[in-house]
Amino acid sequence: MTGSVEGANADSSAESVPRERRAVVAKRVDSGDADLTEISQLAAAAGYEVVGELSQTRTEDAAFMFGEGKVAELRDLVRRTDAGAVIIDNDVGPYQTFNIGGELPEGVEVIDRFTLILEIFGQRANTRKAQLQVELAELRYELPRAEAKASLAKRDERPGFMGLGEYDESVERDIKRQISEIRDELESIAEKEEARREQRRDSGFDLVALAGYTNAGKSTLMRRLAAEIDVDENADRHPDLDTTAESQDMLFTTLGTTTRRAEMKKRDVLLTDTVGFIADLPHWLVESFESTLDSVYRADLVLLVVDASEPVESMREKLVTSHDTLYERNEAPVVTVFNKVDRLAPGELADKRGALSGVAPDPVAVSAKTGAGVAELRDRVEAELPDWERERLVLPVSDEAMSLVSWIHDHGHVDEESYASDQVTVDFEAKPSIVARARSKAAALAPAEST
Ligand SMILES: Nc1nc2c(ncn2[C@@H]2O[C@H](COP(=O)(O)OP(=O)(O)OP(=O)(O)O)[C@@H](O)[C@H]2O)c(=O)[nH]1
Ligand SMILES: [Mg+2]
Repeated sequence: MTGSVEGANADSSAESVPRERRAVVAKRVDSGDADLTEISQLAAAAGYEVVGELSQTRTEDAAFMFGEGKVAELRDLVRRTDAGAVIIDNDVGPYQTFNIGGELPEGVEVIDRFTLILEIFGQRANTRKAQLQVELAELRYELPRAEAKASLAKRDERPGFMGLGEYDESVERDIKRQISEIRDELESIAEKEEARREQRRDSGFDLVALAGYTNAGKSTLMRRLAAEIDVDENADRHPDLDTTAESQDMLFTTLGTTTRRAEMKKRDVLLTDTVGFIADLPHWLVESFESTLDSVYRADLVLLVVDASEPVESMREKLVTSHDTLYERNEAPVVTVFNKVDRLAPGELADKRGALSGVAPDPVAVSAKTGAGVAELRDRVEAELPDWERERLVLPVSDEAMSLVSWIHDHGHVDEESYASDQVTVDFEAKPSIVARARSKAAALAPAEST
């Protein structure tokens, strides 16, 4: 299909939405049918009303991205729908943007996929870190454009080349300087976060991260798994704790990271919810958000959440995108979670498991909404976390020993605690590092023995 479709609500809401928020979405594909679903969802997430759609199947036109006839069609559609923006789901070059803009009515903005995503992130960025990441991505988007303009202006000695305004090398230098300043600041934030993760591990917590495509249901699942009780007062508190992870049927609801304590049988788990993945992002955009993804890359276990109510092919694409994002840097084991199973017809789950066994081996099926399968997921998390060690310590009965026993209760799982005249025996399981610390604490106590 290469024709254009006009939005159904072109007239109905003309008064309520200002022109600059009314958008036509467009996409070109080399072959097959263009799917405008995701770009429309992104447009909605950025606050646009999609008033028209247009797509074309053909090879890329160097000057206009689309064929010239299609650009004329685009102009007509923009006029008819009184749109103030054209959002193009392709990697549109600076000159193509300029050329398309030249064909459109005065003042109509041409926005590509990355600029749109940056716009969403900019609106959602409410922490220093998120703001810095957005700024970094914007600067990295601008840099090659500034370089191109500077070198063209120099070569042609035409500073106002193609009406792009005056550019000299100082603009480029300035962007590079800002990039390096922001990088430094982000790096120091990342170091503090790493130190906090280590502190949490030392306190006996296992760190589990929720990852997955945007809108898969990560935040909903996070709330489902989270304990009613807050993270204990002794654990270091930080603003990322306890804040509610929002869910909305919208792409990129979550931008910053949220950490909450999960309700498990044995292990003390801290769950972190973070930004969703999305397809077709250029590396500089992914890199700008790298430190947000550190909580995923440096976790002890990753739960990769997939919306199982989508068609198999879409699930496959999203799994592949998620794997690409994860496997470059990820160090932790990954458990795939098929979410939203409440929306599946009987038999559908088994079919999808079979069809996707290559990309999603042995997934856990849950509904974050109804809670179905969540108990199994908890068991699976405990089974997949790195093994605990068993230890048995025999301690003298003293105040110091009693405080060690309570420390062991806090940091591990005590299977048995028994008292005999002047001795207490604790049988417990904990992370290897915790067992090692318990041993050395025990050795520091008066006449103690370990078996
Ligand atoms: N039917 C159904 N809907 C669900 C389920 N889990 C989540 N949803 C819905 O899916 C939408 C997205 O859920 P979120 O939890 O915000 O998804 P997310 O992965 O955190 O999304 P972003 O933060 O935007 O990347 C919301 O409308 C949820 O109510 C589920 O198990 N079943
Ligand atoms: Mg979320």
